[in-house]
Amino acid sequence: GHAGKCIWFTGYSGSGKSTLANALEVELNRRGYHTMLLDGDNVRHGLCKDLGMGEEDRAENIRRVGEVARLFAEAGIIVITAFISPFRADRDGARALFNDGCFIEAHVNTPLDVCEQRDPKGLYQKAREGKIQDFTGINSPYEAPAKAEVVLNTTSYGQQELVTQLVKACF
Ligand code: GGZ
Repeated sequence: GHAGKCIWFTGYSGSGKSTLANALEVELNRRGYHTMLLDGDNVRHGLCKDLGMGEEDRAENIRRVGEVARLFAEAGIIVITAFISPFRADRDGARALFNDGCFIEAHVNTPLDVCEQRDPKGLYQKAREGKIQDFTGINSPYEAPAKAEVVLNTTSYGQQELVTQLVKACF
């Protein structure tokens, strides 16, 4: 079968990571590929439920996700991950687990002010009110990738166009 790969989404909360990751998974499944989607919903409630949002816990969250992604990829599955993954060293640590060309970093580069205006879960407002500590972009840093394989501009392109860009970057 096909060699597994990891498509690693990174970007702010509310940037569109999960939406694009889901749309990419649907398209890859349509093309006959087996996929596994890892995101906060299925990881932070189970495998990583002991972890918070401080810098060390985020590093451990991303380390575990990277290791799980590697295991699935070794089984020939295309793994799609959708985590803020704000720290470059943590993303590079995940990248180092994969062969050259098998780790595709996909930066959803929606500007912070756009994410904050969308605020689909009201989290930015809570962070501004001081009700959430260490919120990425407000009082915790986001280190943008310098050399992502694909940069997704959600303010200029629609979902279908972005999925096309992703599929091109994957193969
Ligand atoms: C950022 C937070 C925080 C803080 C809770 N900072 O948009 P969401 O809601 O659904 O996704 C965000 C998710 C971030 O978890 P990750 O596992 O992706 O983070 S990391 O990669 O940095 O480990 C957000 C919600 O959890 N959330 N508190 N303080 N986002």
